[in-house]
Amino acid sequence: MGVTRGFTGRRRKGADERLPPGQYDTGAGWPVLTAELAPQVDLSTWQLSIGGLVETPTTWSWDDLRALPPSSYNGDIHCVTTWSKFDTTFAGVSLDTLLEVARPRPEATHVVATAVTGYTTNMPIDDVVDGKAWIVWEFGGLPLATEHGGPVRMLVPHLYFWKSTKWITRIDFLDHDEPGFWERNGYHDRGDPWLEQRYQGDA
Ligand SMILES: Nc1nc2c(c(=O)[nH]1)N[C@H]1C(S)=C(S)[C@@H](COP(=O)(O)O)O[C@H]1N2
Ligand SMILES: [Mo]
Repeated sequence: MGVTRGFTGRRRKGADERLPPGQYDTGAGWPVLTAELAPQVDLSTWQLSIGGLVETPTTWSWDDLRALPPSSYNGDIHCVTTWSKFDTTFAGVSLDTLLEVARPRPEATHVVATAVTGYTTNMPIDDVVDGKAWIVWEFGGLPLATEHGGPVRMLVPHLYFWKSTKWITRIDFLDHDEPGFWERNGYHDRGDPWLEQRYQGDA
């Protein structure tokens, strides 16, 4: 998390230390990476559901989500195609807030996040709890643009950005791992940028 520590006298990390191996700083730009056609999502009918191995399968409307305590992410994002973007600000709700309601069952080990388009990505539960994942609808204080997954996307910034599903609509809890779209097409199962887990077979 991008906590400002200037007043403690600690030096701000230099660009080199903030870049995971093999990444470059994309600067002010923000590349768009979309495998499918960007959908038009109507917020009056859009819903987010959490299901599968949870105690209370739950569906939230857009109004439901905005009534929850807000949470934001301030920090860097890293795409497997080697760009990183520093100091992003996303706002929405922490996934933890939703999981307090849905309550994953003890046998659940993995999640699959699904977009309205059918795009999917998988993650171990540990990667989406304890302040590591968000459902977001603002970037830099403005509504999230359609091409970047607006109105609502998932954000899991400590993993490569393909784990951050644009146009999110469901998250399912499973008792096994189930590769998503890019994972079936050769990308690494977990995708930790600091371990450079780009492709199947990487560490
Ligand atoms: N629904 C959906 N989500 C997606 C993708 C996609 O193709 N479809 N691409 C992923 C990849 S590979 C990346 S790097 C990021 C890109 O997000 P951006 O276009 O906002 O930069 O979204 C991820 N989420
Ligand atoms: Mo990506």
